[in-house]
Amino acid sequence: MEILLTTRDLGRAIGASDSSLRRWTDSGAFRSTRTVGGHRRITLSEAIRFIRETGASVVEPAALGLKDVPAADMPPDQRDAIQEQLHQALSEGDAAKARGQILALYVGGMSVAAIGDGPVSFAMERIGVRWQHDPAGIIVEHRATDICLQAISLLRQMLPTPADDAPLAIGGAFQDDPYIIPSAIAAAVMVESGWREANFGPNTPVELLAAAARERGAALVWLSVSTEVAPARRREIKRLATQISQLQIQFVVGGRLAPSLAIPRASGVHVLQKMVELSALARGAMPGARAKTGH
Ligand code: B12
Repeated sequence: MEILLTTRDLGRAIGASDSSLRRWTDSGAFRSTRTVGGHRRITLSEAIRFIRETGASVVEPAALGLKDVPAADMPPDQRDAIQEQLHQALSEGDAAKARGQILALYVGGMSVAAIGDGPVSFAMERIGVRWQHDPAGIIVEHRATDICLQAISLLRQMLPTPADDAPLAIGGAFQDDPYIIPSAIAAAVMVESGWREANFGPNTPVELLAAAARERGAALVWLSVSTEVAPARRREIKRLATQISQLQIQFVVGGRLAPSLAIPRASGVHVLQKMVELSALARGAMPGARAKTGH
């Protein structure tokens, strides 16, 4: 269920007058529905879209139900500061602050893909070196991972629900790979790009993915590879690439160690480095994917 707001909630959130709201409503600047009693309601995702597109400042985030978001709009030069603050909040295990910063980046206009490639990956990379000189760094790392997942899940709530007939992407990380954040972001990026998704998460048996894609009518399969790949697993992943390609489904491999697989080039097989690349592919691949699923 999407969160529904009144026009007054939106007005309070961005500090807009009743007359501005009436003007926007009359001109169709945002989509709204009506309750049985005739009252106007706006979905949270539609309100966020409107705020992002108009560059409005969120002066009262609580009116949108976003208690954690700092009340400020964000000029681009502030992003660096937020990136640094995010690293600090994750290091300190301050979940509310970190969630708020990630949400502020999104409400400020950054895409989920860019947030994943930028601030999240940057902060986690820095957190990742701590364990080398401080055993307690491992605890910090685990906590930061959980907080990132909380934030990604919040971002998901803010994305419009994909249409029932939108193409489907499925994926996860391969069997020996425990990394949970990359596929959580990949799934959110697919939704942001208008797709439906089924994320199987870390440690997914690769040999099950082709059948899962076929049975569910997926148009794209992603695989995240962030840990060393043993030779037997390498063979499994290459076999999967061939099977998926034969099914004429897009196969996307990404992650820090994806290039080490040396997957042979084939039609519909992509080795990507970044979430923004996945997003670009998902948007570009859309018409083909729709044609394939018959819509
Ligand atoms: C969190 C973490 C862990 C957690 C994972 C928890 C969990 N369930 O997810 C735990 C504690 C389990 C862990 C364990 C280990 N870890 Co660790 N870990 C990390 C850390 C800090 C963050 C990883 C992360 O989630 N990053 C956030 C994501 C968003 O960023 P990303 O992975 O870079 O992904 C980006 C791209 O690669 C790409 N991408 C990723 N997947 C996909 C998929 C697609 C389709 C696309 C298009 C793009 C894409 O997009 C993302 C955004 O740009 C990294 C540090 C780092 N530099 O990454 C170390 C790190 C990866 N770990 C490291 C090590 C050494 C280990 C251990 C060996 C430690 C140990 N001694 O036990 C084990 C090995 C585990 C294993 N089986 O492989 C090293 C690896 C060094 C190396 N030589 O490769 C790192 C780099 C830390 C360091 N600097 O030493 N780790």
